Amino acid sequence: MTDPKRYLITSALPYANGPKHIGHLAGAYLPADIYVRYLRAQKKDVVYVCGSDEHGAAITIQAMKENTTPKEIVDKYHAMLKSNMADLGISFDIYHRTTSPLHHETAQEFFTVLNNNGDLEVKETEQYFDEEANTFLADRYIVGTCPVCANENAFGDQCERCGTSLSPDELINPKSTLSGNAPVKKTTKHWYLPLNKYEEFLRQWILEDHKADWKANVLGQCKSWLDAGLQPRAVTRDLDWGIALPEDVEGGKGKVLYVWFDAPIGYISATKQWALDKDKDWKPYWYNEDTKLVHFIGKDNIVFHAIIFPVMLKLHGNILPDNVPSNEFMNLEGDKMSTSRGWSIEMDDYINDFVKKENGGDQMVDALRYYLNAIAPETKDSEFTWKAFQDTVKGELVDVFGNFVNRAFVLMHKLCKGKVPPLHAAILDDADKNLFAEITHAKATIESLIEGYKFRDAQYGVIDLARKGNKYMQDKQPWIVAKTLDTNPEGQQIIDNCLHICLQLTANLAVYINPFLPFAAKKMTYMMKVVDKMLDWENAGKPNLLSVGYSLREPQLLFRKIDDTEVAEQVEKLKIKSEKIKMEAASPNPSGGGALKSVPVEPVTLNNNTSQNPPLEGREAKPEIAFEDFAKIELKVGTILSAEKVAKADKLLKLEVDLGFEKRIIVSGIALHFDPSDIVGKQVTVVTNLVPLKMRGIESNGMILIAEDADGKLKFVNPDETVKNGSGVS
Ligand code: B3M
Ligand code: ZN
Repeated sequence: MTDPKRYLITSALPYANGPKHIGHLAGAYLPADIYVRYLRAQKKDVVYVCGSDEHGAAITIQAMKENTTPKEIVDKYHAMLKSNMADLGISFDIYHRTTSPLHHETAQEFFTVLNNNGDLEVKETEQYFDEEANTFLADRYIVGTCPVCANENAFGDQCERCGTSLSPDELINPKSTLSGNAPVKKTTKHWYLPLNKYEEFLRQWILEDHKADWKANVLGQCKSWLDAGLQPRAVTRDLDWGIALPEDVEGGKGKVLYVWFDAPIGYISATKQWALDKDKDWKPYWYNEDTKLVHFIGKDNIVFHAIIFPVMLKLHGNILPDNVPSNEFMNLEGDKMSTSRGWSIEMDDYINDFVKKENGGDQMVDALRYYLNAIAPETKDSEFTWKAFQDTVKGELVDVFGNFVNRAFVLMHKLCKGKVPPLHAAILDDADKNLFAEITHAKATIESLIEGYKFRDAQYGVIDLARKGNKYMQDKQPWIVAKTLDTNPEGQQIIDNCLHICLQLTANLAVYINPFLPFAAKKMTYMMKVVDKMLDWENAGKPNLLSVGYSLREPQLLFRKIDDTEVAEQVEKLKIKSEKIKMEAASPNPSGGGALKSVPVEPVTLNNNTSQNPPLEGREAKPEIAFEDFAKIELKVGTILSAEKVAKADKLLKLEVDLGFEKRIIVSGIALHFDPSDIVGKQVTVVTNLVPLKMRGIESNGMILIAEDADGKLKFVNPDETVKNGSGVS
């Protein structure tokens, strides 16, 4: 779009169902923030909106898992996400929430317009119903075998292994995650968005009108959806958590809007709230054709933002997005990032470990922003490793950018009395002129990269400019020239020119780096004693940002190296976290209460004997193992010396076990089944050569063997007569 009057930028609304990891940050938030900071520096009229997505099964499932209400879940995680984003410099103009009354109203009004215009179809269909839980099942509450890749734990809306979007009807052997039972079909009435009617419009709008400016991954996904043929999509659900259908809708009682209908409308309600707070008019942002609307998202959200929401917007009379820049996924240390598997770096953890812990932790925000953008999965999946993070921060931020700025300041203080030296035009040489030219040329290059959503290359362009500055300084060697001043009449002028140019470059680097690393840019303005206005984009490329004779402050540390110990600690932490989750998932599920309380996050446990409905017949089929594999397990008999509950962990007991050769602390997930006082003195069988694991801060050195009978009762596995502690079991 040429010369838009205003910009409305959105980042996908994260589900308020738990902490979010740095892969999310790299996917939908950091790129949008870079873009927005760039637009703001250009003095554009730009509003950047986001907020928590607080409806849908993601929330209710988490509430069951934490044994609390959906409301408590969204309150807790909304607060966490809001503060995490702010700590990481994500500069939303508003971070709203979809449980707000304004959003409920806005979403209901949207539905009413479509419904009254006859744009929705009403159909009675048969849907899956869980008889034991007495409820219709949201797609996420149904798991079964994926018809595409045979993953046995595919969800009713998507297979997370192969990424295929599914409907529950397509699953083979569907099961309810609420009760573990096979669901039955029951008739219910729902409202549908007839996407099939808009195929032609979408084909033209996406594949023709935007074929040159949308990213290939987005166009590719849209094309395969369109080629497969679009189906009407239900926009209502039988659930008790969500936005109720407007009261005057006949037959709408007890039904709510589908979360993917209400969530994108969250962009509109957030804009409304922002306008209310700022006393502005929100309407031009959603109705005027000269607004540029851009949705930043992760790749699993493409269909919703490029196909479904645009159809909704068109029917409602709003403008359509100009672009939907979507990133691929970021992997972590050789595996897919996943919070539920513990294989992730949560934003909250990073902030606690690096940002809040140290003075000037902001530099670690910039370090993370830098590395995430340097490896942004713009065209294909990429990979975060702690080692590469350490190397990149050292190699590019510390050694190139930070080093250049620091040297320019130190030398200016040493050789030019702490002031910006004059420029002696008569003796400018090619190297001087070339560097001036580079400063100016960088502007157009960086602009076109940012405007083309190529933030990674744009950032590289800034570092490259600093690299050129370093090379220039290295070639000029003003510190050597300083030693020849007695015999070299032009010496001081050469030094002046070199440092004048280096300081003008430094000022430009602050302007250029500002969208990417706002904290470093801010620190640089402090060092240069200039106001924030100097960071305006119109200053980019100017050779005279600092006045001659102006005295500057001492340099400050912009970036620091990351120690080997920090890398090792983080890698270790990741392993322990994921092992712990694996162990918790594999430990008997001791809740035993109502079925609804024991829903796993990922219903992977439904197919083995750890669910609340264990298979009663036959043996659980695990693959055969070689005798050598069995022989690796060290089993010993021990006696429980003491047992106590672990604070804030209702399932865990801390046990001290006498193994004859030593006494050990073992943490076991059996607290809901055994009274600590009943088990002291009992003999148990212990796996004694497991890698120690920290649980709730306590190191557990072994695992107690437990038998679980068909009613879910737990019993120790022990010898039928007392044996000496430390006796082997084989
Ligand atoms: N909450 C899905 C997600 O977090 C969803 C995005 C909504 S954007 C309107 O991936
Ligand atoms: Zn699959």
